Amino acid sequence: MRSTETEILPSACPLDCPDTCSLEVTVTDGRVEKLEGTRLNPLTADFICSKVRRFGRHLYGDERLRYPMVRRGPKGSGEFERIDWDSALDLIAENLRDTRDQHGGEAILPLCYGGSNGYLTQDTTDARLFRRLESSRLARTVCAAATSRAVAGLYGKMPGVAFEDYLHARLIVIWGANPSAAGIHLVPIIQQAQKNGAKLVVVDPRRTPLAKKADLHLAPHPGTDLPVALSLIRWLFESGAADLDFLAEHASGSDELQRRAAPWTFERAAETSGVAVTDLEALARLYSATDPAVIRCGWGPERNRNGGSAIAAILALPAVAGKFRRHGGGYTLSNSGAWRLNSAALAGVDEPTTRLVNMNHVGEMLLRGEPLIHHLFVYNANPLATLPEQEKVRAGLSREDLFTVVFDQVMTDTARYADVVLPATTFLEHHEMRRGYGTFALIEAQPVIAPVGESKPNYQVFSELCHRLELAREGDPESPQELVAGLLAQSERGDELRAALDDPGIAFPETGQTPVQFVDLFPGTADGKIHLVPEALDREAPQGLYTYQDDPGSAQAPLALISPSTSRTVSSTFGQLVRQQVAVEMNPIDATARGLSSGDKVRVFNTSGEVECKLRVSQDLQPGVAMMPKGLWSHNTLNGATPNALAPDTLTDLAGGACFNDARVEIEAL
Ligand SMILES: Nc1nc2c(c(=O)[nH]1)N[C@H]1C(S)=C(S)[C@@H](COP(=O)(O)OP(=O)(O)OC[C@H]3O[C@@H](n4cnc5c(=O)[nH]c(N)nc54)[C@H](O)[C@@H]3O)O[C@H]1N2
Ligand SMILES: Nc1nc2c(c(=O)[nH]1)N[C@H]1C(S)=C(S)[C@@H](COP(=O)(O)OP(=O)(O)OC[C@H]3O[C@@H](n4cnc5c(=O)[nH]c(N)nc54)[C@H](O)[C@@H]3O)O[C@H]1N2
Ligand code: SF4
Ligand SMILES: [Mo]
Repeated sequence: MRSTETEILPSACPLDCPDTCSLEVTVTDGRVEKLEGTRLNPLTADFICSKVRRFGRHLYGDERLRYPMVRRGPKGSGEFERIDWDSALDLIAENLRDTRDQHGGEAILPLCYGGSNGYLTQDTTDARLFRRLESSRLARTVCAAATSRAVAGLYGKMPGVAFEDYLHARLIVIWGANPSAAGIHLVPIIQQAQKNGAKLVVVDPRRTPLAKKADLHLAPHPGTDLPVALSLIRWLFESGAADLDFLAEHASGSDELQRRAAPWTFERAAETSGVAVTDLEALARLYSATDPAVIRCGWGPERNRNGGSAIAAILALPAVAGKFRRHGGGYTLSNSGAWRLNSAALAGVDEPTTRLVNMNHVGEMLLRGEPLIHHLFVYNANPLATLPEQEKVRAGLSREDLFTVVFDQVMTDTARYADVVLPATTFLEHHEMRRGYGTFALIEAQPVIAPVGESKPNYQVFSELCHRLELAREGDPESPQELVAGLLAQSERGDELRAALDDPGIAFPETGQTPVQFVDLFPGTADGKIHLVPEALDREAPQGLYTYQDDPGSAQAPLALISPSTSRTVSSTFGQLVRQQVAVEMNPIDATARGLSSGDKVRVFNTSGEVECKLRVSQDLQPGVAMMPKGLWSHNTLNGATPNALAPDTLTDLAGGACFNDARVEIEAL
């Protein structure tokens, strides 16, 4: 009998998650047997989520793409025939060339979001190809657009409090975040802090697992965080609790912020948000009186018309209350600003000034864009499952005169509409370098197994296309080693980072693992100050920064439908493995008013679309709020439409971000 060979190899998880776990992969005879966490990244603390523990099902499952294919049936049917890589790439290169020659480069749209991609598999050789083709550009706005703009405007992307430092906090405010699903390593830290005596406050329209353990839970109606935060700011100023010395030294615009917050009494904020006056006041007093106090701001508050202003107001709180300058004091949103490495700088050509397509408008642009898109190249994204106005996206993808390439690891809902499907490697089969956006860690990981089937890494496929189209140039970095070297060369600490990535295998920014805001970290704004009412943002917001826009609900569509993360998928990634039907959830009062009960088949609808599914009645939601998770696939509902069919393609007040949680719907028995 042949002897088996087992190896244990290091890796790191690049998925769209703040934690960037360090991993140990058990490989037997070239096959992945087991994935576990290690302590290399101290945040991982030996445990990882169940999604990645069971990554083998994604790697080797039936839906895994193993070779290139061309369409043989109608679009959407998922009928394909295997072809070889050379033929597939020839076909794609020919269509790219023809599209550019006949319709201009802007008729080509690369569609990627790349939240689950590290430095090597997005914005490297792909950026090179599409820039040199002078294709349309994509504004990646489905996530973090409004938050990024707000943090950049107020704090010049200053990173925040390390999760490890939450242990020092005496008050933890979880504002529109759900670490129990979306970044699990913060949860035991919060639990330990609570044991040490810290208070926990959750601001979320839903009773999340942490809300159930909190000392105080504020449940604002979706989209009303702005009035809530402004009422706290108002109280801090009015009651003399604002840290005027800190503001004078480190901030500009505090008088103007005070003026804009002035109309938001607790009474008025309560009326708008549905939060009780007593709860608003309790939070204001607790926040003002407790040190250190930290706000973990998530992405829930950004996904609506007021998103940018809401995030700005939430992040202004620690400045007004003077909460910085101590371990466990300040805010955390995304810590990605800690690393300033730029993959796209390796493209070898500046970004052209071609048309910029807002990702939220892809459906509309596929149907009516001028110039019309004739070549759509989808990679690192599953737009049919994740973009708003799903029915428009579906209609766009169904266009017979559109040539669509989908390059993915599995047969996604989007891939069923492709003309050519290309199989991609996963992070266990290619080289990757990833920085966390919660943890400050940077980790590089080599492949631990050979590619499954004929799958290939992005950096290789886009290089091959560059060569086929005669767009490659002498000296272009192409191999992962060249790309990593090019990236590290952008840092003054390049050699030091290289050495740390080799041994022990992880690197941290110069400010270390647990930097303190206003001790180690300072605003990256031009004058190094906090700008509480940044001019550029004030100009950009349709009615000026901090102006509340009313609820978009109507008599026909009165219920706010939110679509938060679940622990079973990362956005839509792993959705092929979740075969169950998924229910829409609503409060008993709303259900009773409609004569509905748990288990009923219902129609969730508005003018954009309709989802048919089961109902679950839940006390965890406030009256007026319904919930269905993000990242669903067509097999998760009765009619194949998901909450994205109900999400509008309207934009946040800042940065053209997604307003998924502005979906307003009615629900009735089917
Ligand atoms: N398991 C898992 N992990 C993930 C992801 C995943 O899909 N699954 N996604 C990853 C990605 S792409 C991201 S961006 C992050 C997101 O990380 P988080 O922001 O922590 O997670 P979300 O589920 O998007 O939303 C957080 C909470 O916001 C609440 N919420 C909705 N609307 C509002 C509102 O108007 N105001 C307030 N205050 N709260 C509101 C929701 O009920 C939810 O509990 O997580 C990442 N991690
Ligand atoms: N209703 C609703 N929808 C939402 C949201 C919401 O709140 N509500 N939130 C949004 C958020 S936060 C986000 S971040 C977006 C994310 O939306 P998407 O960017 O579409 O993210 P995923 O669904 O994770 O899809 C990523 C795809 O890339 C593939 N992939 C991963 N790595 C590679 C690689 O190396 N090469 C190639 N070629 N493919 C790869 C994966 O298999 C997967 O199919 O969704 C948004 N959609
Ligand atoms: S998804 Fe997050 S928690 Fe799960 S292994 Fe990856 S980094 Fe860790
Ligand atoms: Mo996201």
